[in-house]
Amino acid sequence: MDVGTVVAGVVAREPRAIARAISLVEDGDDGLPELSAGVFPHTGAAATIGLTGAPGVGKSTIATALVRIARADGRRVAVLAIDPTSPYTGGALLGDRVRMQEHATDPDVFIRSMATRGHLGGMSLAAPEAVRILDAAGFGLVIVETVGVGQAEIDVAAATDTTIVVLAPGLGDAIQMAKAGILEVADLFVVNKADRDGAGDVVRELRQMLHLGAARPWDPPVLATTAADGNGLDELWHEIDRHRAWLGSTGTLATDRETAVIHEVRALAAERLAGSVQAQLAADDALRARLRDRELDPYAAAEELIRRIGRA
Ligand SMILES: Nc1nc2c(ncn2[C@@H]2O[C@H](COP(=O)(O)OP(=O)(O)OP(=O)(O)O)[C@@H](O)[C@H]2O)c(=O)[nH]1
Ligand SMILES: [Mg+2]
Repeated sequence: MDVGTVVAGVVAREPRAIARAISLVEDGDDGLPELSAGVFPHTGAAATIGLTGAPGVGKSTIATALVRIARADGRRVAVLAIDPTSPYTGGALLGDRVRMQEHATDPDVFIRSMATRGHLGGMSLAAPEAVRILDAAGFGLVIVETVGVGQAEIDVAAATDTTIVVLAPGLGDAIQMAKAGILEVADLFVVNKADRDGAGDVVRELRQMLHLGAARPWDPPVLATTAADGNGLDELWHEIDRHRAWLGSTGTLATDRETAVIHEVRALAAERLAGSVQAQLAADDALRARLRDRELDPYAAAEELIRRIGRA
């Protein structure tokens, strides 16, 4: 399948083409610029949700429940499960696929795991492109699940409009999250496994921490859910809707998306430049010899490389 065919297939909502397009992103394929150019005009309509949190808190169970609610509402949904820290998709994500099997035969649901095999920019650059592919493929709702609460998850959070941070009693505490800077990027907090002891304490601890922080235009709600039996999921859906409405009515959706795409362009350009500098340095034995013999200083060498790249 050439890239032009993939683009046409994505826009025509063909599952095979969509899967192929995401693989191209995963692999950092040479056809990515063409793919991006083809799908970009078809993007912008999807509502995108990020689900992040420590392993085992119930993200996939929540995602599955949200898919169910969205389908009952007649919406097409895609779920992208990402492990930003691992180059390979692991057993946990395989488990997700099994758990999400109730949606496996629904043509209006697309479920896919994704790893960063070859994309040079890592998941922070692969994720937004994958989300745009799903957007272009007509999924009105795109849910991105990431495992963990580190910088990689914060970067991936920029690819979605509404970021939901999931906690559970005994799994990844709120203080650790505050340190990781996740409190700042969360639009909604979910304390899942509310059927377990200690859930109320986690809710209280979170609310306290949020009160300590600076006042923000959007006050992130803290919800308790028992995703395993569906408790609290309708409320979560309602809060997601409320956040989306707020994003739209305040103009925040547009400014957030602009900030994210500018950040992405800067990272893409920096990645390309770094590659060119690396290649120039590797190819220029004479320049390296002049550096070694102290005939050329590092500032002058850097200046020379940038001039050459500018001319290329
Ligand atoms: N007791 C209880 N168990 C739950 C609840 N929600 C999910 N679980 C269980 O917790 C386990 C982990 O759920 P997942 O949805 O796979 O969690 P996850 O956050 O996606 O996990 P990873 O993808 O591995 O990080 C499963 O065995 C679920 O059945 C809940 O509300 N209460
Ligand atoms: Mg999961």
